[in-house]
Amino acid sequence: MARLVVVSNRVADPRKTAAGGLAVALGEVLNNTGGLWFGWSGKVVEPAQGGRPGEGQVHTQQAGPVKLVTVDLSREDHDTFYAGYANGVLWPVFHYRLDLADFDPRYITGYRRVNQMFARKLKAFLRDDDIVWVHDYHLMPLAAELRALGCSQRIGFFLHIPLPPSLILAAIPGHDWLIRALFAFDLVGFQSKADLLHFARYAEAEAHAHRLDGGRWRAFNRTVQAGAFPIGIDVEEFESLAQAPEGREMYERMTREYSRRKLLVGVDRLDYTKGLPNRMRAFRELLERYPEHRNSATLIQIASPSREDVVAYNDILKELESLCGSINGNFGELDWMPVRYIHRTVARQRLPGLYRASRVAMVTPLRDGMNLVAKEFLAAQDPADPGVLVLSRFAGAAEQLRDALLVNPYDVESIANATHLALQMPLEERRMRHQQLMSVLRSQDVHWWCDSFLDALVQAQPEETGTPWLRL
Ligand code: ADQ
Repeated sequence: MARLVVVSNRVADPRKTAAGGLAVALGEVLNNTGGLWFGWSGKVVEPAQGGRPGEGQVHTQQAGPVKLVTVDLSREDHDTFYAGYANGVLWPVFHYRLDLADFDPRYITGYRRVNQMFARKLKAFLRDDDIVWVHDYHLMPLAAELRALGCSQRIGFFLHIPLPPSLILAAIPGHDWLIRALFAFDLVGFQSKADLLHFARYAEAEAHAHRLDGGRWRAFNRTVQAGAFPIGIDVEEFESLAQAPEGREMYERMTREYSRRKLLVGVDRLDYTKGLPNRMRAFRELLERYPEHRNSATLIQIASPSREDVVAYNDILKELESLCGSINGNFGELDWMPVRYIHRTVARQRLPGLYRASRVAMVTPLRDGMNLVAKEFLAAQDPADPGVLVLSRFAGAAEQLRDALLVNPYDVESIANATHLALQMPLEERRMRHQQLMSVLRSQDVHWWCDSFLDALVQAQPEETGTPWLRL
């Protein structure tokens, strides 16, 4: 097989298991082909240290057979490309939050400048027969910039977050430029069929693309193939983490500590898309409506710090703290705290033990590309006595996990009712649902995801040679 080149905003050393399932899975494919992983180093260079927009020092490092190549960002590029356009425009709008978007025109200039710089720096490392796999919303114009420099390699793109419907997408100044850039890829992958449908509708109605057979669209002098490739987890790795010493120790501690209670769990990055305030309101509603859960149901909510330099993230932090405080104040007893809210990252090795000790997981994002926490919770359960997943119908995972208790995350009462059902669910029904859900997780795990995307990329019909890419 040709060499694989992975490009993503952040790069992880695939030898470190702390990197998590996705990094490990990509690392595995890279290891097999002796590949290259390219992205931002995480370092921001201030003007006083010589940081100039569109310029960044390149670092290379060998991690076993994988070459890691990273680039520094100047302060200006970080603030416009990363904090500004990627996380201040694309992240909110793609999660349907137009109200939180800041369309400052400097941001798109920075976004474009950094993608051009990445293309220039990456080109120096590329071989003619490389297969290039670009990840996520930070790098949507990367293939277009590479094509403009004369690169004709196979290039695929996977969007980890949702793609919104045309009318929302069209609110972004320059949306046509952004979607046009996707036509420079040979294959574009989405998390769900809903996202793919949004792409198809936009391409046909706004970009006047022609639909060809085999999931292909033609516009801007290019043909792109598009498909849904729902990302999975490494089920075996997660099952074995649950059995490893740290996982077991956590499980035993939690079951001992909460032997007289029923544990509910939520694990998220602290992000406004994850529906945390409504989850808390639903938990409060549960205690109000169903008093039998008082002095028993305990929600452990882990919300790891995330993008703290973005204002909207501070607002959500304050709202969450105040909701948790009022629930504990109103319902708590001397020997029972209804909510334990932890604003920290919990080590990956300990999460499976926490999941296994929990009767219910509350995964209620307002919108989510996939949501891997839902899948990890299921994989960590004891099949003989499994917990129940309460899942937002607006998480990409809901398309696959039909046997979870699906809820509308905006409807606090319906989440409370579903959580009550979950806490009461008889063993037989829990087992049956868990078995069905696990068969989906096993058949579409992270290895299936990698293989099916890369097979489709290799097989995507190549663009006729000599077709020029019309510069953006
Ligand atoms: P995220 O928005 O980060 O990812 P998610 O899929 O839920 O969301 O989590 C990714 C990983 O982070 C999981 O392995 C999870 O265990 C871990 N994680 C999350 N919160 C944590 C916490 N508090 N402590 C420790 N670990 C935590 C984006 C998209 C998702 C999509 C993924 C993968 O937003 O929709 O599922 O990429 O494509």
